[in-house]
Amino acid sequence: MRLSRYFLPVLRDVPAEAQTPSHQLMLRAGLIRQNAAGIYSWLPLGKRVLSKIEQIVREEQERAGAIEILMPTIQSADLWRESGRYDAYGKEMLRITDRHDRELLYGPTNEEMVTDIVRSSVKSYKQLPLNLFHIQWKFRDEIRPRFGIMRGREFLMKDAYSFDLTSEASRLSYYRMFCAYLRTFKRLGLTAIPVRADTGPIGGDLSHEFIVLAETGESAVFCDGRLLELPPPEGALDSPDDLEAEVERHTSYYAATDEMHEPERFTAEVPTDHQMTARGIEVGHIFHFGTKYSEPMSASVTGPDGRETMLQMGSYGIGVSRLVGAAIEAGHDEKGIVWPLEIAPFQVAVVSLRPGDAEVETACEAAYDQLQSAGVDTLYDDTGERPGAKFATLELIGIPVLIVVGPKGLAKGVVEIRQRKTGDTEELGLEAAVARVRELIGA
Ligand code: 5CA
Repeated sequence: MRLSRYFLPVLRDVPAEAQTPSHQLMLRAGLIRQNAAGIYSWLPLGKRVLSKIEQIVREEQERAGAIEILMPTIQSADLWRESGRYDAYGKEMLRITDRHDRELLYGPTNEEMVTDIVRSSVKSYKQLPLNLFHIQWKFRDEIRPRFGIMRGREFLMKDAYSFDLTSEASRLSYYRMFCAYLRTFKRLGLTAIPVRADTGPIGGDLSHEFIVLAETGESAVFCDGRLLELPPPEGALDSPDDLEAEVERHTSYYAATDEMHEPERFTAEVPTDHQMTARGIEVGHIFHFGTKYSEPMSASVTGPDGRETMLQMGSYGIGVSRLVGAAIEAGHDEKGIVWPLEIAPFQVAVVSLRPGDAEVETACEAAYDQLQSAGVDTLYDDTGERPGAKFATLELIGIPVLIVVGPKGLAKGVVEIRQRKTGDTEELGLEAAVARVRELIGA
């Protein structure tokens, strides 16, 4: 992408309404624009990050055996009356009436709708297990939308729903998602810890939240610091024993948010030098609730014994749009955003220090072409801005690696490589620099 033809509306000043680093930086770096309280447009740079996160989430869901569908944002109130949640959900649900006076709602989650889909076409235990997911916008009329997209009213969620014949099989589906979540957050370049959680309006007997540690997080977290060092689960995760062992490994250390914290257990179980008290952002939440929805909605299959058996269910959410903010809370400095490589909007920027200079232009074009053909997301800063302003913008938007091309360097036969995270610089010939950049970003 040539920056001269791109749409990157960066702001020089910190917007007064934004209190947290991620909210400030998302506005300043031109990732989002607020349209109404808790409702945002995603500008080109923000959209790129959102799509990258979405794609990693999708790949890890599919790897764990979940199948993608897409359900609508608008749902019928009747379905929610069947489960009893239409009245129970309260003011957070945005209720809509159509021209025929039919009651609709903008979905805050999809347990009812997916249960309706499954009950109409799954009749036999032979069609199980089944796990369906979608990545779709949700609406919750939060009383206090805040911190930008972190607690929005409209937000993008990945939600998956598992269906099994028995409670034991359903628990394994839950474990498989638990492991998939650890892999997902790791691939996103984030450390997320699983903590036991309250089930709230979704319900059920077993639930974990996944928390990214950050000073500005909404929840207080108490945990054993060794949890942060554990590598994510590996392998196919097909056998029940492997799944149980992985979940056991990641839940054996103490970890709780303030809602579930037991101070006495914490001090008794965790050696003093491993006791960690921090703040965190909930980026995922998984639930195991058995027949809570299948029972009232009559979602059953014929079991191997010929008897009608209610489906055992779980649901599994990831805050896809919230993850953009969480990544920034976990990675920024005084100059701006420091993206994990995997989700950076562009991995590399080629920076021309003298646009219009034939030699500089030729070198920039060559580097840009080679990186693009190698499949590297590259931004080419071909604008006429001063070098200082260029670097300030590229640091603000957090491009991980720059190739800086100027007449002085070219006279010596070199260009400069700059790394955003470490500030490290190297000078190399153009060909060697492109090869080195590809090595740095693993392309
Ligand atoms: N049906 C279940 C799982 S599919 C569910 O809705 N779970 S949830 O309420 O915990 O939401 C899942 C994830 O969505 C949360 O972990 C959080 O990361 C994200 N999320 C929830 N509310 C908001 C919000 N107002 N703004 C941004 N993200 C949100």
